[in-house]
Amino acid sequence: MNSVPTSSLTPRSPSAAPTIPVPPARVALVGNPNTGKTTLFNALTGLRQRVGNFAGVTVERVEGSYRAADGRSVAVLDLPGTYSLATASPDERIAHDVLMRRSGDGWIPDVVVVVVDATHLERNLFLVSQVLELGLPVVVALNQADAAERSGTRIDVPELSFALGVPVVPTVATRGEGLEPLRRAIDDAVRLPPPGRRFALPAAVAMAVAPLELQLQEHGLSRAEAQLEALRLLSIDATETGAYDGAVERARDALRAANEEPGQIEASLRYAWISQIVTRCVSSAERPSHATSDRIDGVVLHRVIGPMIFLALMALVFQALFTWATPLQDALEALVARVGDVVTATLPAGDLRSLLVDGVIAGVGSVVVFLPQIAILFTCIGVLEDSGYMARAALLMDRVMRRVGLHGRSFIPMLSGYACAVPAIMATRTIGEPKDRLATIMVVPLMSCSARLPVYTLLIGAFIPATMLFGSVSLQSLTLLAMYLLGTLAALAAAAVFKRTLLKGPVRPMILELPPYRWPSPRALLVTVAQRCRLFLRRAGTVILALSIVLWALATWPRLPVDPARSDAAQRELALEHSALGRIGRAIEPAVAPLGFDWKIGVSIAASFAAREVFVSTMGTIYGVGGDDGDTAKLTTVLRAERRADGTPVYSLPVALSLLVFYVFALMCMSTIAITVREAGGGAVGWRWAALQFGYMLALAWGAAFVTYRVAMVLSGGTNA
Ligand SMILES: Nc1nc2c(ncn2[C@@H]2O[C@H](COP(=O)(O)OP(=O)(O)OP(=O)(O)O)[C@@H](O)[C@H]2O)c(=O)[nH]1
Ligand SMILES: [Mg+2]
Repeated sequence: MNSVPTSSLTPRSPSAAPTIPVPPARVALVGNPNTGKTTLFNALTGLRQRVGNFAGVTVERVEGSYRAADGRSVAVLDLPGTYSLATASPDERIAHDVLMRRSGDGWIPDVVVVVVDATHLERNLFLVSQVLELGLPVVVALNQADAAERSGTRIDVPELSFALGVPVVPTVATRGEGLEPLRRAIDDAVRLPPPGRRFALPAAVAMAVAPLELQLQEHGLSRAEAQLEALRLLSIDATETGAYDGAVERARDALRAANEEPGQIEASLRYAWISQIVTRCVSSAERPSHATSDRIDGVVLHRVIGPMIFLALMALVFQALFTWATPLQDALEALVARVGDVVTATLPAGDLRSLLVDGVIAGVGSVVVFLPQIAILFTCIGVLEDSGYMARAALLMDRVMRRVGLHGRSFIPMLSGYACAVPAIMATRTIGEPKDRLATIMVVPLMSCSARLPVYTLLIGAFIPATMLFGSVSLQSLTLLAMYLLGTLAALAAAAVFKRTLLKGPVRPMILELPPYRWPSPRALLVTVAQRCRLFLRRAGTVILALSIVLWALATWPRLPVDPARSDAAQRELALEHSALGRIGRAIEPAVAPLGFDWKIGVSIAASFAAREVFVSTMGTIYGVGGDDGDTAKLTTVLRAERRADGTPVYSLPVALSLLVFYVFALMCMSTIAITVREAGGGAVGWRWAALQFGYMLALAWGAAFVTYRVAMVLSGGTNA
């Protein structure tokens, strides 16, 4: 490893002859986190990538394209945010690799657009000063020009452009302003002389690093690249300087002899240059908006009031999930029942009718009715994210997280886990420390994702009384909140265990930037929610539809000959038990009986290892096949009426609670397993982590459900153990 020069710059061919500039075909968007790169990318390309008001929304490279004025297609790459070219968490590395021409697929930008947040020009110029030295054509997009203006900051654009030596274009990405000038500047940039370092090194520093720069050039780097790389090597970890070890050490010694601190040299040179520019180009009046934001933070981040606000907001969300969603859900249920009735009335009795009514409509329909909950959940998450509250919640949790052994940065992926574990696990790429990242990946699926919502709502709706406490809080929404809290606490506890055993490591201080408070944009919100709803319906129309048909078939064959001596109901029940599904169920039953579950629940759980919602659709199919023909009753009603042979209800409160707890903990999602394999290192290593994750969560689910069932039985004085 160490025999290869660990340079971050790939040597260019030494004989690159000067050529007539061709119009740019590839443009990369880079910049600090949360500056609006993705918003700009969406505006340029018409795509709909996820944006959000906190750092680290984009963790992958995404390519799109736009048509230039002459009709040529220009490829645009949206990249994760990065503060500098030296630090590297996995998401930042993706941006660095493209800028340093090291990306695996050889994607080299013709023009680099640095997206700069005009309200934080000083901090953003650090990355700009580094990118200027890469030797690639650069355009600076001075984004959030509207916010800068509102806060009273005036930026002299021509002066800034002159100081940087590259075109500067003010933009307001959210409103699509400045796109045309930006496209023109991109086209023109290839014809301008290449940018470079804009400040001179002090003589002592220049002398100290000159030998290192020479050695880098001998390894094939251009002069500009060698200069950039030399400064970078001075400040990074001694273990990473690789083949230049000796030269780096000599340069550091020479600097120390000249009374300079080698680790600080790059930052102090760049910031000195930046502060000159800021003095020249920026004039700021009073900033009233900062004062407001600080006042809000004073309350929201308060030691005592802060967590109370957090809990109250969460409680509000769960109340919304029940009270607002119920009328819509009832309407959808009525619609599904109506469709079932129409099909029943039109088709003659037989396998086709049973397949459509008991398989497809009962299965898919029972899941689709939860669409309102999904829409409300994602609206709430969207508002929390876009207003800037999400990052505050993470900061609020920092103290708790630290005790666990992680830091607040891990809390953002965990919060995203409330939506779906897959993007949440991807979001751990913002965590630089590999052990912290792995620990976070391992616990993210404990956060209750939106796929659990149908299961929770079905069971809570059916078995928790809709009593109102204190006149306004429903017991049902409190139960739902309790499920989410249980998952969150378990995730924290599991993280603590991982950080003390397999993934032992120090807690590093967190740098988490607080985004400004903003009114969430209704349009952006609508786009996200619509996208999520479409995804939910697509799952219902594909995975769940397919599984419903398979389960219907398993529940129908082999057939039991009709015995006229039996009642209709008894015949149906026996036929179900005689079917392949019934036999599978009987085989599973011993494993789930200690949790209070019968074979039907057991089969539904087994089927839902593909995806959690399948639990609901399987219940729909089982009770559809086993239920009365030609009558599509609400699943909740059917569940409540279900009796054991001895006449006791199958779904007692202890059973319902035990089942809820099981779903809080169990990892039942193929996509999560696949993403864990990939993000935990891929190959055998990835599989090992994924297996461990699946195993510990299953053990936890079984154990917790067992305890819940026993305790609830004792408390409720029940007997049917
Ligand atoms: N006022 C204002 N807000 C903007 C503008 N551009 C983007 N935003 C907001 O800034 C926030 C961040 O936008 P993103 O596009 O996700 O930023 P990003 O640079 O891609 O962020 P990361 O992917 O996390 O690096 C969102 O809340 C946007 O609505 C702008 O021109 N003006
Ligand atoms: Mg982004």
